[in-house]
Formats: sequence, structure tokens, C-alpha cells
Amino acid sequence: MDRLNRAALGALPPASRPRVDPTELRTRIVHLGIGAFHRAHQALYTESAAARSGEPWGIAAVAPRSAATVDALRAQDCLYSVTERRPEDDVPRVVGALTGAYALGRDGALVHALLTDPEVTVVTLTITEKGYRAAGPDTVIGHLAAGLAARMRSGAAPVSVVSCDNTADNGAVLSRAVRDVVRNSGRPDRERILDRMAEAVAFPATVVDRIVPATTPGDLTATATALGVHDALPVSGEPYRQWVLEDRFTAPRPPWELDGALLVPDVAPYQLTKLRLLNGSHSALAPLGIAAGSTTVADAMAEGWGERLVKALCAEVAPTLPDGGPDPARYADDLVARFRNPAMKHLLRQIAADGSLKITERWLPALRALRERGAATPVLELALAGWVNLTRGHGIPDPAQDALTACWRTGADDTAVVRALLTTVGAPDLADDSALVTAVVRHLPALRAGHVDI
Ligand code: CS2
Repeated sequence: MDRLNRAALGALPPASRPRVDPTELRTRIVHLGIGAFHRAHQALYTESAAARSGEPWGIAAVAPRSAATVDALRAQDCLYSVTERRPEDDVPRVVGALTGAYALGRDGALVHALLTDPEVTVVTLTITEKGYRAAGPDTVIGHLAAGLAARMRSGAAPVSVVSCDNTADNGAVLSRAVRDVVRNSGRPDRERILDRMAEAVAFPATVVDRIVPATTPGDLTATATALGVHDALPVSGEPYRQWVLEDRFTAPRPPWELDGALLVPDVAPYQLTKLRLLNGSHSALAPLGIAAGSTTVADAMAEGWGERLVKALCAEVAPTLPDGGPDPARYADDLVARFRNPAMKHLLRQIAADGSLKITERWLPALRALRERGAATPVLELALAGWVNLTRGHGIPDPAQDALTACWRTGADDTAVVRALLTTVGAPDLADDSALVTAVVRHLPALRAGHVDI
């Protein structure tokens, strides 16, 4: 079977061809983090914005680590397919938004040149929660900061830098991380660079949303059958997607709103609703579902407790959300429908990864807010018990794995373990909350026996 590339496009069914002619695009966006999420989300908005506006917005996609992804993309002229997984059928199509693919290590000089190129006016990032904690010179943030500093030195062409990760206030978090690297660089002109950046570089906050499961070997075969060509990098996602952006750009950007993106003065109500209801439910379903023997989100939802959990968690957390966002009850109903989609094989283990970072965004601020006002938190307690249970030997990757494992030292009772785990994730205040700790501990025997009681 032929490989997907530009020469193969003419033979594709018309509905599966890119919405743009990739040869007519120019590199105006640099994206850091070439994973499935970007390819199934921002790349589609950009392709559609280019197609509808006629403006040649193309993306140079940069892989922080995986040169293999870059090589595979280059071998197919940076084309790849996205399959929309609907309950009734699968709809694949090829995306033509990428103008180049680069590996940060190997192609560092080229990436640096792109970051200083005045024609590039937008930089986007999907580097996961971990990426913002790692701010040395050889990290993504380090390379970004060096590129932006060089850009400021060479005339300060304005640029907007957009974090597309699931973090509250992600624009400010990214801005701080970048500015810290510049400040710590030891360069004599660093104060001047920081002043220029304050004028010429915007860090708008955004909320990205689309459920994108990791690609499986079965997806490769199914995509090849559907398209008639072999795509080594297919991605798939649910039909739903949303992008909300803070309307604070310092330089030209694609008209993403032509594809349904929302440009708003303040993303916080959308951000907190998404983090606490969608991601919060995901992070609860994952460890509880794994304890109960489920494999995917849809499996867990097919058990009676799955739907009850999502609705109860949303109802518990809703009072902590600011006004101005989506209606929480309706949002919860939509979540149930999205999570139930049987065409999505979204692995609970994928969601459970990096739990120590995720729960601090998704549960703990709401938990604190509720407990401060004396509200009951039974669902978050159950969720926490699920996470505690999972930290013991399930082989789920987590940057804090060693510290988490150390909390289970021999001889410690469950109460001591729960306190130690909460302290490890930066919540000593919650570790001191005896009623909370007792409630979490009480759930552990049932979870160990594979029961989720809700
Ligand atoms: C998930 C998210 O893996 C996870 O932690 O909660 O990736 C989730 O699927 C997306 O944020 C949906 O927009």
C-alpha cells in the first residue's frame, strides 16, 4: 500500500482531502509539542481558518523529544489523518496544516531561527503539566525563552505565545516560566529583554477541549483501510471540540473564530469549568475504574457507578465555579454523553498518568474551597481514595513516582500513608484535615476489593 504523501492526495475520496493546499501555506505559527492532541485540535482550527480566510497560516511543528515522530511526518510531507470517532461511524480526513516538522534537540538552530522570524507571529504549546515545571536551558521553556530573547534583541517583532495545556491561568503560568528563564540567564541585557517582552509578547490564556485517545495499532490498520493509503501517524478524537481564547494578542493570528473558537475577555469561568468538571471527572474515573477492573472511560461509564460518579462530582464541585461559564448541570449531562461514546477507546491508564500533577489542578483547589466553607465533599474524598489506591504499585507513570512510592513505606498505616501522599503533592493543609483523611482511608478497603461505592 502507498504511503500518505502529497502525491497520494488526488486518489483520496474528496471528503478526506485537506481543506487547504499545503503548498500554498507559509510558516506563520511554531507549535511546540507535536503530540496527538495538537494534531487533532489546534491544527484543525488553523487549517480551517486558513481555508475560510484564504490567509496562508501554516504550522511548523516541533517535537521536544521524539525525532521518530518528526521523521515519520517528513516521510509523508507532514500530512497525517484525523479520524472523528462517532458512535455510528468513523470519519477520517487528512490534515494539511503543517508546513514542517522539527526535533528540538537535532534541529535546535532551525527552531531558534523560526522563533525569531518576524513572519512567525504565533507560538503555541502543548507540553503537558510537567512541561511548565521544567525550566532549565535545555527544556522546551528554555528554548522558547532563548528564542523570544533573541527576537527581542533583533528588533522585537511582536508575537503571541499560547499555552494549550490543562492548567488554570495557563497564559500567566507560561509567562512566569519564560520570564524566570530570561531572568536567570545571567545575560547582561536581561532586564531590557524583559521590558521589551512585556510590550511585544502576549501570553493569552486558553482552554482547549477534545478527547483524544492514544493511537493504537488497530487504528493504523483501520485508517489504512478507510483511506487506501498508509498513514504512520493517524490520530483520532471525539466529534466534540472547543477552543476558548483570551482576546489578548499582540500580533496577527489565524481567524480561528471562523472555525468556532471563542475569543473572550476572560477565560477563567470556562477554564475552571473544564478543569474541575471534565478533567476532574476523568481523573476520578481513571483510578476508580482501574480499581474496578475497567479499561476505558466508556467501560467505566457502562457500569452504573460511572455515570453516578460524573454527575455527583460535577454537582459537588459546581458551587466553586465562577459565574459566566457554561451551566454546570447541562455541562455534566454533555460530559456523560461524551464519556459514554462507545467508539472511543480512551484508556483509563492514559488519563491516570501524571496523576500527582493533574489532581493538584483538577481537585485540590475545589476541595479546599468547599472545605473552607464547611461543605461536604464525599465525591472528592472517594476520588482521592482512588488516587491513593493507585499510587501503590500499578505501574502508572508519574514524575513524582519515587516520592509517592516512598509514602507506602513498610509499617505505615493507611492514615499515615494518606497524609504523606497529600503532603507530597503540596497539600500539607489537607494532610492536616483529619476528617478528610479519615474519610479517604475509609474507602480504601472497598477499592482494594475492586468495589466503587457511590
Ligand atoms: C484527560 C485530558 O488525559 C487526561 O488527563 O483528562 O487529556 C482530556 O481528555 C482533555 O483535556 C479533553 O479536552
